[in-house]
Amino acid sequence: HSPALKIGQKLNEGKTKQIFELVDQPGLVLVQSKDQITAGNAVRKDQMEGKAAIANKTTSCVFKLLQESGIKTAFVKQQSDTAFIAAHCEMIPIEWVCRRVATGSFLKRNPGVKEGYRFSPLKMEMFFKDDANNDPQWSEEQILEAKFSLAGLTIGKCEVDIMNRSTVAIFEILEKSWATQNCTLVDMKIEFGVNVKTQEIVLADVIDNDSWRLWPAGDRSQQKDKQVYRDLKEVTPEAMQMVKRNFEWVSERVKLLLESQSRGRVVVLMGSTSDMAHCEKIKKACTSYGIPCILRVTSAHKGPDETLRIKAEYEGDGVPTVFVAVAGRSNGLGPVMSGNTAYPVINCPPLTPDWGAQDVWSSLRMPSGLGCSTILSPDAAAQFAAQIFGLTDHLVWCKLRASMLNTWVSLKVADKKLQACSV
Ligand SMILES: Nc1ncnc2c1ncn2[C@@H]1O[C@H](COP(=O)(O)OP(=O)(O)OP(=O)(O)O)[C@@H](O)[C@H]1O
Ligand SMILES: *[C@@H]1O[C@H](CO)[C@@H](O)[C@H](O)[C@H]1NC(C)=O
Ligand SMILES: *[C@@H]1O[C@H](CO)[C@@H](O)[C@H](O)[C@H]1NC(C)=O
Ligand SMILES: CC(=O)N[C@H]1CO[C@H](CO)[C@@H](O)[C@@H]1O
Ligand SMILES: [Mg+2]
Repeated sequence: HSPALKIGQKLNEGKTKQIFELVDQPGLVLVQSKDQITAGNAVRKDQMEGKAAIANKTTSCVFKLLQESGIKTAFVKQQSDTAFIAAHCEMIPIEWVCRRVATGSFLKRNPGVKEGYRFSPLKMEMFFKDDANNDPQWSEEQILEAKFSLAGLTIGKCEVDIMNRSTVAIFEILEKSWATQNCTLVDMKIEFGVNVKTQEIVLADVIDNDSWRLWPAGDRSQQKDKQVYRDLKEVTPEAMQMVKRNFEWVSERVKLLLESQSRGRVVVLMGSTSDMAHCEKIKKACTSYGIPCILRVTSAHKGPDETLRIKAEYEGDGVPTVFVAVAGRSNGLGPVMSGNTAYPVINCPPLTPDWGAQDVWSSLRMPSGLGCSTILSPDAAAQFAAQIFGLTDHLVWCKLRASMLNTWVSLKVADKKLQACSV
């Protein structure tokens, strides 16, 4: 640990982790991994040297990916090879399991379903964390009737719905990211906690090898997850080395999930600098998606030669580009661009109250052969550009996906508050 960190008392200890209070940082805890691997509820308890460090790397990369996407998690920062700082949570004792492909225990509980059956939408299952009873599967009603109260928050329908939706979003983000490495995310299990400071439900605990099944190229025989360990007939040093190599394979790959697979940019063309404020909004929104945005001034009416020259500049360097045309009154700019480039063009005219209803037609009614779109809000124009890049750039797609989740949760929480007030 870094010397500055004052470790307080141990709050909790499990099979794989210890949780310590941080004296100078109320509301935060230190999560320390232990150097052992467990399966079948600690029936096997072989120390695996270096496992903690590998798990650290995996957890911190996965949480970084989720956090940069906009998912609320307990993770704060990496502290050392084997420890990270997290928000102090009271953990909700439910394991949320999300499946894309049927395998493992699902097949046993659902005889007749063949391995490889694909769930669309994703299959959700909940298990009550109760070692003594082997973590029984629970229904939604059982969770509601348990009336868990954690950090002052009672787990009711609203909270269950939030965890359900969040699990799907988190799965889809990890699935999309692993797909860039030709890896199928088969299933995943996660846990949520209630942040003791904010009373928010956040993804907590860890996501590591023990949390998912990964099949490279969708091929079970190449599985790189903890199943390899569970399947070992005999725990020999060679076998443990293989498990460790597999774990290392994942922890090396997991870093690549944070890297963008494609580059792209938005070029905003404005007819005049009087539209600057409108264009700055587009740029700001693009930046929030991690998409570079360049602003240029050009008028298709007054300087068509320059408009086409600027277009050629951005067509010439091979960087995938979405053009956004911002022109008031009669929008010649977007249609001229659209008729002369194969890149997508979005019209985002800064409409004014006086003539806006008439002006908008210059962005809507096109000659044949033009496929430009028109979006009036600058934020929404940037969002649409992000959706175009999201087709090939998983990091952009993940931000869009998390934003959808967060909007859904905000509405849910706002409604819950309103209902509480009116009672
Ligand atoms: N951010 C956090 N704040 C508080 N407690 C946490 C946090 N993250 C994890 N914990 C808890 O720390 C405890 C130790 O973790 P560990 O994973 O070792 O437990 P375990 O023996 O595997 O038991 P479990 O079956 O609950 O996972 C668990 O109860 C876990 O829920
Ligand atoms: C989770 O959401 C899905 C899809 O909306 C729904 O079918 C399922 O019943 C939900 N489960 C719980 C426990 O809320
Ligand atoms: C994934 O598979 C495709 C097609 O088989 C291949 O071209 C590509 O290089 C692979 N990518 C990675 C990261 O392995
Ligand atoms: C040993 C080890 O891999 N430690 C890593 C833990 O995770 C952080 C963040 O990714 C790395 O910086 C450490 O090197
Ligand atoms: Mg655990």
